[in-house]
Amino acid sequence: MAALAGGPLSLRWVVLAWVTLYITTTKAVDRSNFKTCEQSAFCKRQRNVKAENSPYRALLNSLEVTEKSIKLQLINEVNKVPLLLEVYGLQGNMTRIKINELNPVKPRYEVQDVLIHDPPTVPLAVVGKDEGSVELGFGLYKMIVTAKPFRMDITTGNELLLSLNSRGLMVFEHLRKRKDSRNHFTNSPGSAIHGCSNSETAHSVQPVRPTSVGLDFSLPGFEHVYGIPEHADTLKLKTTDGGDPYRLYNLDVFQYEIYNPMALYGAIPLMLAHNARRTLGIFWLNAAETWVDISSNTAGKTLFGKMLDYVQGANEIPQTDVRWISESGIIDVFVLLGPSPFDIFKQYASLTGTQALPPLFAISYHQCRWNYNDEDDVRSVDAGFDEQDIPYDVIWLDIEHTDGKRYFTWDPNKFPNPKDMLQSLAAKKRKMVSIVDPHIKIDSGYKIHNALQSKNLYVKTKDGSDYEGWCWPGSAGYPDFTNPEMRSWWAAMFAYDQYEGSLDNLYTWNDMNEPSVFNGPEVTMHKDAVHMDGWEHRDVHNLYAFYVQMATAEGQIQRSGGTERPFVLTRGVFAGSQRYGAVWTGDNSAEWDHLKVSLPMCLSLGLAGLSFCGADIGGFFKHPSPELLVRWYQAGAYQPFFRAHAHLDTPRREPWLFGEENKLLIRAAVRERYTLLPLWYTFFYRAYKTGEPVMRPMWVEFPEDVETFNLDEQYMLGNALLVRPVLEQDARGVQVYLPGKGQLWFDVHSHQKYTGSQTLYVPVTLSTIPVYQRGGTIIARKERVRRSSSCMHSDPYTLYIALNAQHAAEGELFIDDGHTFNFEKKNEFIHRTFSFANNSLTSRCADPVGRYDTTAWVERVVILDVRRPSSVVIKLSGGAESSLEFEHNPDTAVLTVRKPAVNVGADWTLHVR
Ligand code: NBV
Repeated sequence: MAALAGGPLSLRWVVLAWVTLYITTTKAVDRSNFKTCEQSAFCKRQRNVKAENSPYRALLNSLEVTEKSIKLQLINEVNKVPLLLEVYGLQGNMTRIKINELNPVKPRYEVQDVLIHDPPTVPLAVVGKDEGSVELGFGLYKMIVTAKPFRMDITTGNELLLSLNSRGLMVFEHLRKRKDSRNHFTNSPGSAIHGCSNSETAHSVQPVRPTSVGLDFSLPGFEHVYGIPEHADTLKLKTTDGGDPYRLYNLDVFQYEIYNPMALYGAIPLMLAHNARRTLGIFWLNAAETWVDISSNTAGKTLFGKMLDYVQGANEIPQTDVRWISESGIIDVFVLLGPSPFDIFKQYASLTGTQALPPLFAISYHQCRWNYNDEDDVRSVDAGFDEQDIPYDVIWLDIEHTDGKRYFTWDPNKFPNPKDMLQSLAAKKRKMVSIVDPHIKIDSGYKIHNALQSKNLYVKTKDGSDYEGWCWPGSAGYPDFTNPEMRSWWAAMFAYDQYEGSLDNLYTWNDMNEPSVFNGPEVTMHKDAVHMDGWEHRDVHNLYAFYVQMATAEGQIQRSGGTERPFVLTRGVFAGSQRYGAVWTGDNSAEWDHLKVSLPMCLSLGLAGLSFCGADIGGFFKHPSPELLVRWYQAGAYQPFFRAHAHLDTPRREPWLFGEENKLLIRAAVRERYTLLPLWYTFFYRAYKTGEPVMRPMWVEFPEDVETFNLDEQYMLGNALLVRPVLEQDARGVQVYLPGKGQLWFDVHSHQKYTGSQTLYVPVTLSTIPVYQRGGTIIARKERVRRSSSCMHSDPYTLYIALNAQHAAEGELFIDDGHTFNFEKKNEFIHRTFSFANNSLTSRCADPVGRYDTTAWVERVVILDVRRPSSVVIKLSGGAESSLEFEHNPDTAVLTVRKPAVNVGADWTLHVR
């Protein structure tokens, strides 16, 4: 327990003081808690390396062609340290470039468990060679390795797509034995970075340091880069010249500021570059503290300036340059060659997996606050929803529900009968989520702590004792989640007989898993703490939260004998976290700008594979005005994870506490979400299948339309709905860009038709949520809203058909039991395709492998933008035609066909004559 000083009394005092400070401070982020690049020694060192001739040279004679890769040695001509470059051609238009020391004095950390498998390779051949370069080819691509200085260029046809080390900023600080060492290793001063000091801040001096790595990439033809969540910033990443780079280092940032590149809770090192012709991806597989610099030759140029360049024929091609800098590990980078945005999603998913398909309840509405105080409180909030006729699926319990912040326990006074409480929720088909944080109270009377200690499963200090930090419970140990043995032990703790008082409708929330350590540097774990196999925390830091969620999700699966899908919300994430559940954007504030930034934050996470994202509705800190709360519910109803949450100190916020009118507006928004659950579920199924984001930037759907490249306030839900929530106070109207030349759009509420591309001014009232269905799509809704999603499981569907200019449309629907793995393991699902063409709507099977019995039927078909027919008939495959009742509104050209009364799994055709 070496990380703490002071006896138990002083310790308690400091914890109390810290917690009070943590809870009561009202000012924004204390920047002095967090490092700038200048204060982060390796970032500063690397940033001081200016674009110049790189000291690295490729030794072309060392070229070795193996079955899977091509290997080549690089040498730093200043310090003569040899490196090994390995280049892989990967299936699906990707390449992997790894650079490590040829003979490291001890191995350097390589990220584990993030890639879902060893990525399958394709033949990579040497297609040309001279004394200065070698040309490698795979598929339609070539890679030219230039020897001196070392650089790599990736081309296709005559087009240069991306260059590595073209600005000569590559840095690889090598390990080296210390002269005075007792088997210690270090890097010689200035060895890799010529002329720069190597000194580190005192608290982080380590025998094996410094070991940072860095590499630059040039992207000719690209002006827009996206991704590298999590930052509270715009969707399009900004240039970082003159400011700090974007930082990727999972941190618990108290009252974070928005629109800046500071690190937040999660770190996904995937960047996308997009222009009207193609999309590229750079996946930097490194879990250490990382900084990303972005510069561009068009930065600062106004649109007018760019037009002038164009008119004057200035032939400077726009270019974005990026530079990645990590504190340790190796250079392991995947270049995803697209060329379309959807290819990138597929490529990234083939490496790190896809979004886990959430249980249906998890994409419904969640009611949370810190804290619902006791069983009576839970009962009355639950009853409140019924009284007010507002649907909800899940009520949440924050840290106060535990017995003294001992996770997996219940406060015996406030929650004496958790099973009864869970059962009464279950009777209404509702669920509960309880918080389980990864800091474990050091208390000899606490079985979780005793087991971890005796099994030796805590993270260690560098001296070998259990690492101890301060968090909610006071002194806490931190389980070593990088250890698979630890993870299976943790998973076993979710068994019903271990987690006493739990039932199968209790799910989990992993907070504080960056990990948050109140007395640690930057409120996190000391970098010299030691994990399994001796890896330092600095090597694995950004993976900690990923592993916590992985182990928790596994626990939920195991407790059900492998049948039920888990639901785990996490605050910290890394690449691959999408496989384990949902993420939220942490402790935001009840401010309009925080509502606004929730869109680009979730869009960026979605681009990086994590679709299941949401922000605390209403804002965590501070108290929202009724207007802000209403607008937040309206926006949240159209974001993937839909949960209201609030700080302990804020007044209560249940939807009915803001007056009748506001309650009705909130109810309408929540109900709107429930009617659209079939669509959400289908889009989540696509995310699970292909990795494509559920909530997607406009440019993903309209990749050639430059007008969409910079839109933060509107987005697409799947391919079908354009959402532009009202994000401004006192709004009387909003601007919506409807893209696509000749593309039709239909207001989902009024059914009014618009034609793209145009910027529409939409007058709004407090009840307006501007949402447009794209012409050419078909969506399914359930219009009988009940108290929870499970109650609606077998309810009938209404199909909304928005025709395109060719009077055609397509859509799909995925249905299963909503909670088990049977869709995957036993093919128990229905996947339908609906298509409308030549005045006929056809429902056919999209995936013949699937089979699932349901009584749900199609109760209505609504066709937008059609003339009045003389008859509508339906024909089941192999059956007779029967005519259907219908209604046509001549003003809106909407045709409503009543009671087709066909099972949703059946094949049928409906003719509009
Ligand atoms: O567990 C308390 C809170 C939680 O409500 C919030 O959602 C988390 O992001 N938690 C952070 C700890 C402290 C917040 C000041």
